[in-house]
Amino acid sequence: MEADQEEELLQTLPRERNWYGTSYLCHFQGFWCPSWAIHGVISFQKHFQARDTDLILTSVPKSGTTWSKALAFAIVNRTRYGLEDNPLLTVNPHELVPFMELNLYVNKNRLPNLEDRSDPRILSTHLPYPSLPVSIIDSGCRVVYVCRNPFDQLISHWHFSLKRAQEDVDPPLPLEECFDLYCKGVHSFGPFWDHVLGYWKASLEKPNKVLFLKYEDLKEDVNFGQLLKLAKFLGFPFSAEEERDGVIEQISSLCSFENLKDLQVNKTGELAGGFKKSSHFRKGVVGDWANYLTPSMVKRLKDLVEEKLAGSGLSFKAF
Ligand code: PAP
Repeated sequence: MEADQEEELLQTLPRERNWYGTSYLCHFQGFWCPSWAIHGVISFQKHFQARDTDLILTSVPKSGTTWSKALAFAIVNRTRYGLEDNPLLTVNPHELVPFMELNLYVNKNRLPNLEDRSDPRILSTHLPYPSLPVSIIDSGCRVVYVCRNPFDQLISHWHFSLKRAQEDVDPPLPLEECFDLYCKGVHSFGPFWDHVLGYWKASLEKPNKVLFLKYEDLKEDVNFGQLLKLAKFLGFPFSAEEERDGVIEQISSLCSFENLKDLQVNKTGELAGGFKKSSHFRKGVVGDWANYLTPSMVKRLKDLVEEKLAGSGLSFKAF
């Protein structure tokens, strides 16, 4: 699609205000896409050619993306780097595992060169399952989805918007307004329920293709529950010797919220798009929503999510 056709398309799409900044959200292929990302989305869908060896990390924003990037990178590269020289100590996880539609495909004049990347390429996207490029679905590449209970995801997203709004010197949207938009499904890459259900169903239909993880499970048992499963799925299972030598624990410590948050590289500077690296590390806990949502908000969202997920077999422990 040419630039002027994209501009025309943007003008015709239904729009809603974004939670921060001067950009807006446009309703594209059934989800709410930040207007500034639409070019990257279209270009990624059109041009990306998946390899069978690719590992694609997916999520709705604020669900544990940064964490899953760090974990996947550390697992896949554990024989290349030691604990002392691991790139995660000096490079932000979003730079080690870039977003395709938000980072790699944003340049209107140039496509990214992904051919020179060695296998396995670890790449990421926030796109819903039905909007993934065909080659991701059709090839043998593997997809890891991480999701989070909607209460914490909403609150994390709201805090992120507050920070962003302060930087943009825009008046931030009050929580009540964001909450209302959230219940209408209006937030980056929302509605939440469509996003999680798309990947949930794919993971049930194709368990060797799509691995479905939950932030809360990672918090509860990152080592022998989730890391074992993730490493096996990625094609890099831990050997008995590694298990015995504590490699799993070393990886989870390296990627822990506390460790990553305190690294100099994650405290200062910005990522592409002007997002502060530090804004990706706030509290990193389960249940912080209880400090913000009123009982009536909790009831409204709980009822809504239960209705949307009914019959799917998917549920969240946090409520
Ligand atoms: P993104 O979609 O913009 O990349 P994402 O990483 O999915 O954001 O979500 C950020 C949340 O994950 C933040 O949650 P909070 O606001 O509730 O605190 C952030 O603190 C949390 N987070 C980041 N890194 C980790 C980690 N290593 N372990 C646990 N939680 C983390």
